[in-house]
Amino acid sequence: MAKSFYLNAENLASLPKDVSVPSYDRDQINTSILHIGVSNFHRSHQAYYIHELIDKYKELNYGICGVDLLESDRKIYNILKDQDGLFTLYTKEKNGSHKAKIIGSIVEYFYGPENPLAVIEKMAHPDIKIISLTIAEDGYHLNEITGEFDINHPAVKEDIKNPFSPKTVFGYLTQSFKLRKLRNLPGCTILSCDNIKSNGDTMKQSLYNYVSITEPDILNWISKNISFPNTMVDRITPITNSTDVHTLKEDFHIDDQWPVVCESFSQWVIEDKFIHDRPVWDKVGVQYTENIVPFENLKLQLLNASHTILGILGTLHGYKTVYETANDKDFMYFLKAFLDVEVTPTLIDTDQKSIDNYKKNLVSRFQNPHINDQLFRICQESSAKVPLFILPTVKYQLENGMHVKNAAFIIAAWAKYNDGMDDNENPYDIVDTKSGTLIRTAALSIQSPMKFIQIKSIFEDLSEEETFTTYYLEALSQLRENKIKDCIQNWNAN
Ligand code: CS2
Repeated sequence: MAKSFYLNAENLASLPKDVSVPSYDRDQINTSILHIGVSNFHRSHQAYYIHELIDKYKELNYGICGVDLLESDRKIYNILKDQDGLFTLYTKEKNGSHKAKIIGSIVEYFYGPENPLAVIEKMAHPDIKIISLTIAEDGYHLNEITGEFDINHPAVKEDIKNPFSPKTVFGYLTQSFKLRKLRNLPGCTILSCDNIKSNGDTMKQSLYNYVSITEPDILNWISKNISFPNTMVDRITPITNSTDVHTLKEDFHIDDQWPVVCESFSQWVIEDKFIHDRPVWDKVGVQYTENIVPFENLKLQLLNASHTILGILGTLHGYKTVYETANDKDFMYFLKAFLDVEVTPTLIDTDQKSIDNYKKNLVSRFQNPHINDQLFRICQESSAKVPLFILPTVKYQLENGMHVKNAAFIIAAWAKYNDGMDDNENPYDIVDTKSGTLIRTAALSIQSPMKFIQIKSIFEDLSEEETFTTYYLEALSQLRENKIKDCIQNWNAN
């Protein structure tokens, strides 16, 4: 193998010509964004947009301070520290063209478990105008259906007991807002970048619930000084695997311990509700809007729902990637029927042409053979995803059209999925905060099929909807007796 260069600031100039490197002096950058949760997705999406802005327009006031709060984030924290905050964005197009771009927008980095007070101080710093978040769907502790914040979550309970060494984002933000108020400093914008409907409003509600229990005296200050725009974020970003690390070394001579692989497509839509001046991110393709609803509905109910479906059905069959599942005509026939008959009528704010284009583009993105997006990744935390991506369609249909046939099949397949064994008798892990309940209830549903949809914290009163349960029971009984592939073919035919 030809010589490769360890990725850090010093080696940037030595990288081969076909690697795009920052054209700006990173030492000149001022940090005004603090981002919590330096995930692969943050790196392929927000960090990328900011990099483009600094790179192309020399807008030096948008540097990012990355912050990780979880014990499980130690690895990425150490790697990025080692690499001076630099990482490779490894973009893979459908036609086989691969590009490597070194992203330089993360110029500072803090790790909560190591020094929580330093993180709180940084969050309270007046230069920080935006605190953005990718804390995943289950990080909000808000039940989408009941609208209740889970104040009994163990991490939340700990934060209430130990406010100066918090674990959750709510504990950290509360302390930093207290400092801003005490020091008479201006507020900031909280920018949620997670895949949940009305992510800004959800964040606001969770935070208000937390603050009203822990520090009610700052609620009024927060209401005047903090804003919570809703956003829609999109870029398919699989888990990086060792092959990616290896091919990056071979093809581009970059020795990056944790590059980020992604598709070339990317979209970011933000509600125009900033506390300070609106960032000039529109120069690099960010769309500002007064009404986020149509954008988020398209994204969550079409793309994320499709992912969840392919994840559950594909895993049961023994597939490992979205690509494999999206190239199976039986699975795609099923998915298409769900999207056309059940989801599309719910998208009342969008014209038919845009919906059709979105669906077409979606299938093409799923069928990119170079993005080995793992079904394992998609299926993680399904108990948070199903209520966000699938159940809103069911709810709408039960109130309006009654087309719930394929949705009921999906939920029945999810019950079967929680047995933890595919059709080739290969076991797989169920990675989910609610895995205990899911696995137990799935097992009980072998004898009593209704048990699974009686999990109220996920399905609320769905088990009382006869139109739905009739299909669900039929699907589950077929799935218990037959392989998923046969069941889908049969379901598609009837
Ligand atoms: C996926 C998303 O985790 C999931 O369920 O659907 O991570 C998806 O890949 C992104 O939202 C794409 O923008």
